[in-house]
Amino acid sequence: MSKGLTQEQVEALADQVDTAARRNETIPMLTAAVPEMTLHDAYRIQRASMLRRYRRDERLIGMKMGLTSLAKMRQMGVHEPIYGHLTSTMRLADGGQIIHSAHIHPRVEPEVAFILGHDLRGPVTPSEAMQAVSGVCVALEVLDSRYRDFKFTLIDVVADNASSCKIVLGSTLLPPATIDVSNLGMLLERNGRIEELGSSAAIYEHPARSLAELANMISTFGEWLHAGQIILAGGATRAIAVEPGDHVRVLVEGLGTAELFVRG
Ligand code: OOG
Ligand code: MG
Repeated sequence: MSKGLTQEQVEALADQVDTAARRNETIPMLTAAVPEMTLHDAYRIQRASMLRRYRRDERLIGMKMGLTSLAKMRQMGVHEPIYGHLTSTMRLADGGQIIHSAHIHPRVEPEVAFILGHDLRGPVTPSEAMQAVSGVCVALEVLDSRYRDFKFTLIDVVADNASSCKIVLGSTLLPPATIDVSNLGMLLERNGRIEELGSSAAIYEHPARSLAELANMISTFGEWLHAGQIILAGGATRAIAVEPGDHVRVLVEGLGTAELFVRG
């Protein structure tokens, strides 16, 4: 059995993805140079790249699930759910902006977010996971892959922190007991036109199932989710590329909106 990459290899690959993310430069897929890399190695690289961010005073504010919907799996050609880490510099205000030229090829997608009121340690069921949730809100995620043409394998996208870039949360935070998140209508609009239309049911069949899966996945690293963290359950539709001048908005039935302006 392969023992996986050495810590030196993991650190060198983490430097590559971290530098690419800081400079907004594309890099070739890591698996092209290191074909023996496993999924576990990719999560080690992701964690090592996060340590570089924490040393620059970014704080961990939550986590995200990705590729939890069929629409996203089909769009990206990757068919397993993945997770990534969210930090303080990724958070934008509702109605905030990004500068297009400060990113590589940004895309946006509609999401549902959970705010945790309690720690959540896997293994858990979806209904147990929901007991740790204190608030639910709409989210707009900005993705930006560090790989050329937004093309990657499962292992490469995990090493690149699941294409994480920015998040916008809607201003309405509802207690989970007051809203059933299983099948809420979701819209992604650009410049007032509907671009994508879906349902929260597309998110791993139920956003709570996605949350539970995240807790279960990180438990293999001996980790758990913490009270106060923001958890994105995954995009419900395809992600769309944005251009300078765009105004994008996500609407989730009963949860309100989250919006973003894209400047040149
Ligand atoms: C990977 C990240 C996927 C989601 O919600 O499905 C993701 C990507 O599509 O670049 O965030
Ligand atoms: Mg996402």
